[in-house]
Amino acid sequence: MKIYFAGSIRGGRKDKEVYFEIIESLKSYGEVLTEHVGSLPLSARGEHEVKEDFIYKRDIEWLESSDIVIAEVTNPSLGVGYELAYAEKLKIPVHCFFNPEKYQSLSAMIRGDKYLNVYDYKDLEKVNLILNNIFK
Ligand code: 6K6
Repeated sequence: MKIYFAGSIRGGRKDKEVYFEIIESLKSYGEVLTEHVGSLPLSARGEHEVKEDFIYKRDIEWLESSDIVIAEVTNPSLGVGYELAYAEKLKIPVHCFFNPEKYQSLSAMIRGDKYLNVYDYKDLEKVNLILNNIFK
Protein backbone atom coordinates (compact mmCIF):
# COMPACT_ATOMS: atom_id res chain seq x y z
CA MET A 1 0.00 0.00 0.00
CA LYS A 2 1.58 3.28 -1.13
CA ILE A 3 0.39 6.26 0.89
CA TYR A 4 0.78 9.88 -0.24
CA PHE A 5 0.60 12.17 2.78
CA ALA A 6 -0.07 15.84 2.04
CA GLY A 7 0.48 18.71 4.47
CA SER A 8 1.42 22.36 4.33
CA ILE A 9 5.02 23.38 3.60
CA ARG A 10 5.09 26.94 2.20
CA GLY A 11 1.57 27.49 3.52
CA GLY A 12 3.21 27.41 6.96
CA ARG A 13 4.74 24.81 9.26
CA LYS A 14 2.73 25.43 12.45
CA ASP A 15 1.29 21.89 12.38
CA LYS A 16 4.46 19.99 11.48
CA GLU A 17 4.37 17.97 14.75
CA VAL A 18 0.83 16.82 13.89
CA TYR A 19 2.00 15.78 10.39
CA PHE A 20 4.90 13.89 11.97
CA GLU A 21 2.56 11.97 14.31
CA ILE A 22 0.07 11.12 11.54
CA ILE A 23 2.91 9.87 9.31
CA GLU A 24 4.19 7.68 12.17
CA SER A 25 0.70 6.12 12.40
CA LEU A 26 0.43 5.74 8.62
CA LYS A 27 3.67 3.72 8.52
CA SER A 28 1.84 0.81 10.13
CA TYR A 29 -0.50 0.64 7.09
CA GLY A 30 1.99 0.97 4.25
CA GLU A 31 4.83 2.90 2.67
CA VAL A 32 4.56 6.66 3.16
CA LEU A 33 6.04 8.22 -0.01
CA THR A 34 6.16 11.77 1.35
CA GLU A 35 7.70 11.34 4.79
CA HIS A 36 9.59 14.66 4.39
CA VAL A 37 6.29 16.58 4.84
CA GLY A 38 6.45 15.65 8.54
CA SER A 39 10.13 16.52 8.85
CA LEU A 40 10.53 18.72 11.95
CA PRO A 41 13.64 20.61 10.66
CA LEU A 42 11.92 21.38 7.30
CA SER A 43 10.91 25.05 7.36
CA ALA A 44 8.36 26.88 5.18
CA ARG A 45 11.26 27.52 2.80
CA GLY A 46 11.20 23.80 2.06
CA GLU A 47 13.98 21.72 0.58
CA HIS A 48 15.79 24.77 -0.79
CA GLU A 49 18.74 22.78 -2.10
CA VAL A 50 16.35 20.97 -4.48
CA LYS A 51 15.03 22.70 -7.63
CA GLU A 52 11.30 23.41 -7.66
CA ASP A 53 10.66 21.73 -11.04
CA PHE A 54 12.33 18.62 -9.63
CA ILE A 55 10.10 18.73 -6.53
CA TYR A 56 6.99 19.16 -8.69
CA LYS A 57 7.83 16.27 -11.05
CA ARG A 58 8.89 13.97 -8.20
CA ASP A 59 5.77 14.68 -6.15
CA ILE A 60 3.45 14.19 -9.15
CA GLU A 61 5.14 10.85 -9.94
CA TRP A 62 4.66 9.77 -6.32
CA LEU A 63 1.04 10.93 -6.40
CA GLU A 64 0.37 9.00 -9.63
CA SER A 65 1.87 5.85 -8.09
CA SER A 66 -0.03 6.10 -4.81
CA ASP A 67 -2.98 3.95 -3.72
CA ILE A 68 -4.43 6.49 -1.30
CA VAL A 69 -3.99 10.14 -0.30
CA ILE A 70 -4.19 11.23 3.33
CA ALA A 71 -4.10 15.00 3.88
CA GLU A 72 -3.97 17.22 6.95
CA VAL A 73 -5.80 20.32 5.72
CA THR A 74 -6.10 22.52 8.81
CA ASN A 75 -3.37 24.96 7.73
CA PRO A 76 -4.36 26.24 4.26
CA SER A 77 -1.84 25.31 1.54
CA LEU A 78 -1.98 25.91 -2.22
CA GLY A 79 0.19 22.83 -2.82
CA VAL A 80 -2.09 20.55 -0.79
CA GLY A 81 -5.19 21.88 -2.58
CA TYR A 82 -3.48 21.19 -5.93
CA GLU A 83 -2.57 17.65 -4.86
CA LEU A 84 -6.14 16.90 -3.71
CA ALA A 85 -7.65 18.03 -7.03
CA TYR A 86 -5.00 16.06 -8.96
CA ALA A 87 -5.71 12.91 -6.92
CA GLU A 88 -9.43 13.26 -7.55
CA LYS A 89 -8.87 13.48 -11.32
CA LEU A 90 -6.82 10.25 -11.05
CA LYS A 91 -9.63 8.66 -9.00
CA ILE A 92 -7.27 7.96 -6.09
CA PRO A 93 -9.18 7.74 -2.78
CA VAL A 94 -8.63 10.89 -0.68
CA HIS A 95 -9.16 11.39 3.07
CA CYS A 96 -8.68 14.80 4.71
CA PHE A 97 -8.28 15.67 8.39
CA PHE A 98 -9.26 19.10 9.72
CA ASN A 99 -8.99 20.44 13.26
CA PRO A 100 -11.81 23.02 13.67
CA GLU A 101 -10.30 24.34 16.91
CA LYS A 102 -7.42 25.94 15.00
CA TYR A 103 -7.28 28.79 12.44
CA GLN A 104 -10.17 29.66 10.13
CA SER A 105 -12.86 27.53 8.49
CA LEU A 106 -11.96 24.95 5.89
CA SER A 107 -12.26 26.09 2.25
CA ALA A 108 -15.66 25.33 0.73
CA MET A 109 -13.77 23.87 -2.27
CA ILE A 110 -12.55 21.11 0.06
CA ARG A 111 -15.48 20.80 2.50
CA GLY A 112 -17.99 21.00 -0.36
CA ASP A 113 -16.37 18.35 -2.56
CA LYS A 114 -18.03 15.06 -1.68
CA TYR A 115 -15.23 13.08 -3.35
CA LEU A 116 -12.83 14.28 -0.66
CA ASN A 117 -13.71 12.55 2.61
CA VAL A 118 -13.29 15.25 5.27
CA TYR A 119 -13.05 14.33 8.96
CA ASP A 120 -13.05 16.90 11.77
CA TYR A 121 -10.82 15.93 14.66
CA LYS A 122 -9.59 17.39 17.93
CA ASP A 123 -6.81 14.98 18.87
CA LEU A 124 -4.57 12.32 17.42
CA GLU A 125 -6.54 9.58 19.15
CA LYS A 126 -9.51 10.43 16.92
CA VAL A 127 -7.25 10.52 13.83
CA ASN A 128 -5.94 7.06 14.67
CA LEU A 129 -9.46 5.65 15.10
CA ILE A 130 -10.48 7.02 11.70
CA LEU A 131 -7.28 5.73 10.05
CA ASN A 132 -8.00 2.31 11.50
CA ASN A 133 -11.43 2.39 9.84
CA ILE A 134 -10.05 3.63 6.51
CA PHE A 135 -7.40 0.91 6.25
CA LYS A 136 -9.28 -2.06 7.75
C1 6K6 B 1 11.43 23.94 -2.71
C2 6K6 B 1 12.35 24.95 -2.68
C3 6K6 B 1 12.07 25.69 -1.61
O1 6K6 B 1 10.96 25.13 -0.96
C4 6K6 B 1 10.60 24.06 -1.66
C5 6K6 B 1 9.43 23.18 -1.27
N1 6K6 B 1 9.75 21.78 -1.05
C6 6K6 B 1 8.89 20.74 -1.15
N2 6K6 B 1 9.37 19.49 -0.99
C7 6K6 B 1 8.52 18.45 -1.09
N3 6K6 B 1 7.19 18.53 -1.32
C8 6K6 B 1 6.69 19.75 -1.48
C9 6K6 B 1 7.51 20.89 -1.42
N4 6K6 B 1 6.74 21.97 -1.62
C10 6K6 B 1 5.48 21.52 -1.76
N5 6K6 B 1 5.44 20.17 -1.69
C11 6K6 B 1 4.21 19.36 -1.78
O2 6K6 B 1 3.13 20.25 -1.75
C12 6K6 B 1 4.07 18.42 -0.60
O3 6K6 B 1 3.71 17.13 -1.07
C13 6K6 B 1 2.94 19.01 0.27
O4 6K6 B 1 1.86 18.11 0.46
C14 6K6 B 1 2.45 20.23 -0.49
C15 6K6 B 1 2.72 21.52 0.27
O5 6K6 B 1 2.44 22.64 -0.53
P1 6K6 B 1 2.79 24.16 -0.05
O6 6K6 B 1 2.08 25.03 -1.05
O7 6K6 B 1 2.22 24.33 1.34
O8 6K6 B 1 4.26 24.28 -0.09
